[in-house]
Amino acid sequence: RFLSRFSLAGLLMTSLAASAGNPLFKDVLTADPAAMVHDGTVYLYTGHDEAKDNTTFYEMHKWLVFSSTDMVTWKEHGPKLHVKDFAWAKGDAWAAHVVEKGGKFYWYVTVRHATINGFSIGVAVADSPLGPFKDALGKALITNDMTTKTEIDWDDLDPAAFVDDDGQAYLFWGNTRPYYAKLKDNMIELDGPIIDIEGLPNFTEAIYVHKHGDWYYLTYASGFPEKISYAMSKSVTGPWQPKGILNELAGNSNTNHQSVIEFKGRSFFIYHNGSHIPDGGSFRRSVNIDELFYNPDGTIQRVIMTTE
Ligand code: FUB
Repeated sequence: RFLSRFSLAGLLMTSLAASAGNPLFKDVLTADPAAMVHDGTVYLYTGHDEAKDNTTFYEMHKWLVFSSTDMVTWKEHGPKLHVKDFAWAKGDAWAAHVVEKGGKFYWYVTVRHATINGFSIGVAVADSPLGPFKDALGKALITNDMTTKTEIDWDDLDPAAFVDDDGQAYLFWGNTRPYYAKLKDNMIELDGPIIDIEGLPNFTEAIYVHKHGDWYYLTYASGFPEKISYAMSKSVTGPWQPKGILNELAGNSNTNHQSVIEFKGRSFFIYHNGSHIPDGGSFRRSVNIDELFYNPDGTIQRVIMTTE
């Protein structure tokens, strides 16, 4: 099926160009990629694993930024946001996502709240994709006590924002329970209720929404260890039709976390795995990029990891 739509030569050329050197960065550990295309440049925002080995747990204090104009050569901009930039947070710079609206850049982050049990979502804002970013609210945007339908204190993490064609923005997030809410035009306040998303089989975390043609796609980490699954809808608010697995287990990492972008006429799947040499794993992860291919009916072909 894969080869029938693309010549072997073309396939090899595109795969090699897209994946030169997976994992992307050899000198720094990166996780939870969130990519944004702005003014002909891809900005890649990632978490930063600092655990010494793969036996304990995540150690994450800051988020990093990289940029590229060709998806092959990447410029490292270093850390552009730290947990300590959110005075109300006490640790855990987990998954985050950046979007642009009205010439401003909004960086939604997962952090551990200092005084409210569990994870919270905060938002920082800047006038440029490289910052400087500042806490936009001085408090959390989402806290565990706003989503009391689950007893777990892990359900308010992994934010992903999506700005629809009509300018309406949405925030998606969740662990075990997926949620979304409309954002006000200022991007830093909710505009209406928090809604449970139904019909996503084996939902774990890492929710992400993008649009291609007239289809909306909701990708997410399913099961544990995690595989990336996806669902499609004609509306950003669903209902979502589950379409199965998009990306298999991420090598020797228990988690996977994805971002999907279109750049210069091609689509890319950006994700993490434990492929760092010599000591990658669940708590020492690395970002990879592979090309994404849509079928004529809008479904997506399973991503072939170049490290498989
Ligand atoms: O990086 C810490 C957590 O692991 C993220 O928030 C999840 O998406 C998973 O990748």
